[in-house]
Amino acid sequence: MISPQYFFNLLHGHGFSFYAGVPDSLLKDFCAYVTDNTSSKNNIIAANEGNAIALAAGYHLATGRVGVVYLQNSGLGNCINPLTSLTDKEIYSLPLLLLIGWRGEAGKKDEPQHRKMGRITLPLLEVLEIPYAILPESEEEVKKEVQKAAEHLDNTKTPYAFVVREGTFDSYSLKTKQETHFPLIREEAIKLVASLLDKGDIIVSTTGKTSRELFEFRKAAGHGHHQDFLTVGSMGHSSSIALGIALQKPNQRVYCFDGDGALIMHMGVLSTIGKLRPANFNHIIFNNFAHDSVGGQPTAANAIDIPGIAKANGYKTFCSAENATEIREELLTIKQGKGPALLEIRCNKGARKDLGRPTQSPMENKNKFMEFIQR
Ligand SMILES: Cc1ncc(C[n+]2csc(CCOP(=O)(O)OP(=O)(O)O)c2C)c(N)n1
Repeated sequence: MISPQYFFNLLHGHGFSFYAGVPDSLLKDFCAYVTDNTSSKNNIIAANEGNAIALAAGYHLATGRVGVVYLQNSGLGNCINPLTSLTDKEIYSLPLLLLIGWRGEAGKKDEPQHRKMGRITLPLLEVLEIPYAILPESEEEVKKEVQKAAEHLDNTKTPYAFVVREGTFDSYSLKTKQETHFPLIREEAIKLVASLLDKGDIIVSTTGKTSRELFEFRKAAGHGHHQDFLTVGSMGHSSSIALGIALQKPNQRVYCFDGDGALIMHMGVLSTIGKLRPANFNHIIFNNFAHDSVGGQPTAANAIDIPGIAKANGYKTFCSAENATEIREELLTIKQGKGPALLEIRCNKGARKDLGRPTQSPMENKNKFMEFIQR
């Protein structure tokens, strides 16, 4: 294993002092070290991975230096456009160092949404013509690889990638913690909202622990899972899925259970929702101000006004709640009024250690869900 401090100092020694990215559970220890040892201007948690590539491009244009972009391999899809049309050697030729967490590596047990991207991560880098190395686990070897990467970046002025296997970094716990003090955590809020909805209502839930907690709630309540589409991957796209359903099923209420990180990742959809104004579309944001599912790194949620953004985009109802009484009241208002509606529930990060994962496959989930909504 590599110590986060060793790798950080090694990169620093080669002049890397700017970071941008979207957090990943495999990189969380290294990113925590970066957070504790880098100013917030030089470690930017971006809305999505494509933004992070462009931020590093801007950093290079301004300074001539090379930035590091960290991401989970699932975020490679968000990067393909700027990697092919901005940083590529045939366009502007802008160097950056990618640090990619390798979920779904062949032979390792992982969730269904990671399998395909795990299998195609290295071929994808090859197609993109981005040279890479799998980050070695011995510090001596890492030193050689970083030297090689630095030479490539210096000589060719094009991107280079390190692919990071599970367990590569030693653990490191973040010192600069951001705590909130709301009455509820996400799971308590999810249980409350789900228990207040009706049998005919549809839920589309976002990736990460939100879908896992909703699944566990249904199991414990004996409800069955047919009402819920659990978006296990595709971070930031649950609201678009919910919108697609709401437009076709105007007589059924559709609820999107979203996270603040996911909302921010593809916030552009709010303008589409506001423009189309489906009266049956309801957006519930479980705002714990963090990427809780991958380590609790902060999102930009504490700098923005989520109900205000909904209002500006044309939602008809927009409100915020923090405790059970407020959640009940606001949900009643939403049910009695016309959408699109957005309810922000401010809650603390954190989850149960024994939180399970859906025991239904994505395909089973889809089939039962389609049967339910087309009934
Ligand atoms: C495109 C993409 N980038 C990154 C990830 C890794 N990832 C999974 S869940 C998650 C955090 C989600 O944060 P938020 O929506 O705020 O929900 P929370 O986990 O805090 O409830 C991240 C970054 C991913 N699945 N897909």
